[in-house]
Amino acid sequence: MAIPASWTVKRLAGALGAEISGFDIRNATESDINALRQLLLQHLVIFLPDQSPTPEEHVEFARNFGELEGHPNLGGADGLPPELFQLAASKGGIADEWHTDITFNESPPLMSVLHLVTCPPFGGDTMWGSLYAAYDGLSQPMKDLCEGLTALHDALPHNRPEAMAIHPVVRTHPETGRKALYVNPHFTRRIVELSAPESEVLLNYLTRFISSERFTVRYQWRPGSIGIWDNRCTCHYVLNDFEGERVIQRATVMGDRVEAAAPSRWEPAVTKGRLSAVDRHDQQLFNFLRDTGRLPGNTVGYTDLLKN
Ligand SMILES: O=C(O)CCC(=O)C(=O)O
Ligand SMILES: [Fe+2]
Repeated sequence: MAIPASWTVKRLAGALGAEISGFDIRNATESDINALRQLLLQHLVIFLPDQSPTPEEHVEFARNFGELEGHPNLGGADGLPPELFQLAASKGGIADEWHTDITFNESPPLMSVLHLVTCPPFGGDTMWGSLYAAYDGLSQPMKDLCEGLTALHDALPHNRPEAMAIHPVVRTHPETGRKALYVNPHFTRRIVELSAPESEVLLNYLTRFISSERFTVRYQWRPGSIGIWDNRCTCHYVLNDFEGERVIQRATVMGDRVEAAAPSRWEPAVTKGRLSAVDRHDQQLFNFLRDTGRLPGNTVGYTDLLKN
């Protein structure tokens, strides 16, 4: 599939990111969309400056990539189509912690199409990190360990700690076949197969490691720019360093299925036998495993402990 000759593709960093000019999203043909898909698989996040679509044009363009979904926890805004989700800094909408979108769902979004509607005069850049580069950057023993693990994610940052999912720590991208380190500090709460203190140490390390500078790109927005990212192999972070208003609108494409790079090699680390005081750290994991029918045999329950 050829990239149209009238487009200019400029790489922005070593790990990921490219800016594409010479294209208007209002006139996207099927072959343009295929070219964008190919560029997205190659660069993981792509930027289309100077677009300024109306909300309806934004939705129509994003629909070319698949079925859209509203945000499960956060509302849209008055007068916007339900497919668009809006974050306004004046209403506390600043995503300034590294994350991959909606990983507390069993099927997190496949990709997103963001429109930078109101741009502050300075600051408010967004950074993306390549989760492929993060996986590739681990030592072989750490890769081996991580491939045998799964992690519990929850929507605590959205005040919905009961929304949870377990995903592999290393996933395989369904289209490229590449491995990605699939944890983030915003939503990933616990490594299922490790004890609570072991999980804390490893997750602290991995969730910082994914945002190592060499795995990232930083984009300086102009009003009207569009950013499109592959949510299966990237994380992102907004710099909260601006003054005044900053508004983004985002269309989110559904349809991801999280494929493990390898099967989980160990049982969940929930208590067998006698309970002790430190087991309280396992309650969230225990409850989720119990409610989804995934507790290993002979696991001791917490309800009895809480009654005593
Ligand atoms: O405001 C941004 O640049 C990105 C916000 C964000 O995290 C998102 O839309 O998923
Ligand atoms: Fe996000």
